[in-house]
Amino acid sequence: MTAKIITIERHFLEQQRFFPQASGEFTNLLYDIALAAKIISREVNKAGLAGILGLAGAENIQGEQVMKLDVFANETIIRMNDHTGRLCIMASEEIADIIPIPEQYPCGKYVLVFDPLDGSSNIDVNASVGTIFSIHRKVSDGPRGSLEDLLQPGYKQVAAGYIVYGSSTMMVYSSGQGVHGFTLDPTVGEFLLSHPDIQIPPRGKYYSVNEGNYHYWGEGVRRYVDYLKTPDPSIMLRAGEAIGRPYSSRYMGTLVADFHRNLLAGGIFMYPADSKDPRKPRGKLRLLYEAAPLAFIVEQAGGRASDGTQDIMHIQPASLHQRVPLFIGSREDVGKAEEFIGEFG
Ligand code: AHM
Ligand code: MG
Repeated sequence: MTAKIITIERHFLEQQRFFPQASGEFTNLLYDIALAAKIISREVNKAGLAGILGLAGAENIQGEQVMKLDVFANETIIRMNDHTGRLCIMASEEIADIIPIPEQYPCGKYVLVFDPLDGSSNIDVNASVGTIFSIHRKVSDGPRGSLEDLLQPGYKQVAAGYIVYGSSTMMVYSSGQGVHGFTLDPTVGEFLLSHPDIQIPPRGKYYSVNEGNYHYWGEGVRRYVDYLKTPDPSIMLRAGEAIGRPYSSRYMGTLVADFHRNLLAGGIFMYPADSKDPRKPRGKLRLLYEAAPLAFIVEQAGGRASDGTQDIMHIQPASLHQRVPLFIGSREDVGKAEEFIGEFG
């Protein structure tokens, strides 16, 4: 028997059948995001040729400055979504203020928040980068969207996902019915279902953190990382595989790529608060378009996301670009990190 080939479009349509009242608006919104991802992927794949062909971030042969890749990704997502009548408002890591839907276009019932090109410094060294998105429902009363629609806690998301532009391009998303991963077949330009129903192992073997910040962390985080590296002679066997300490360290410096590895293989990603930069007492990562969408995904896959003391999904945002410490991944690993932070601060 040959395996079924399921395109992302077919998958979205099949999911839509679970909701007989659905108008298709939501399905189309996801499809618009997938299309933007394909366009961004095409440019990311050409990035190394920038100096030669005059691509993003470089000067082209006419001597004109070509758009940088993160700006390109940002504009692509906005252009793909501002006129469709599906959204009432957007926000992006690249833009300080809210992104209203232009007056000439109809306003819809969804809200889109995104990080267009996460880990963009990795572009220069040909390493993986990503896009993260989060979708909410409009909750404000007015005819157009407002800040109130954007400042919603993570548990109110209706869908979230990310695209990782790695050795291949993958889109992983959840609309509350499990987590599904699609790999882009560049020869036909389609995302094909490659990872249905992703489940994160309850305990992992990897930890991902910028250990260069060790001396700026609180004592709880330092002790937790020391613990992960301390050999434990009582090796546990789970599904025939030995797991236990020491954990292996893996850190790309692209949240999406580090998260993706740990989602599939098990483990914990951390970006704790640190005292390195007094302007960033809450770590580096952003609640609305980095932590919350990945928290939605990880919970759907059976994992957890915490700021060290509470679930990311329950934090009420106070501002668009608010930062939050992040501990995310396998359930038991995140629980252990919280134990150390609870005890030692
Ligand atoms: P960016 O959105 O400006 O790219 O920053 C976010 C990135 C994450 O992808 C990554 O996990 C983190 O910054 C790495 O930071 P650091 O270099 O401090 O380890
Ligand atoms: Mg980012």
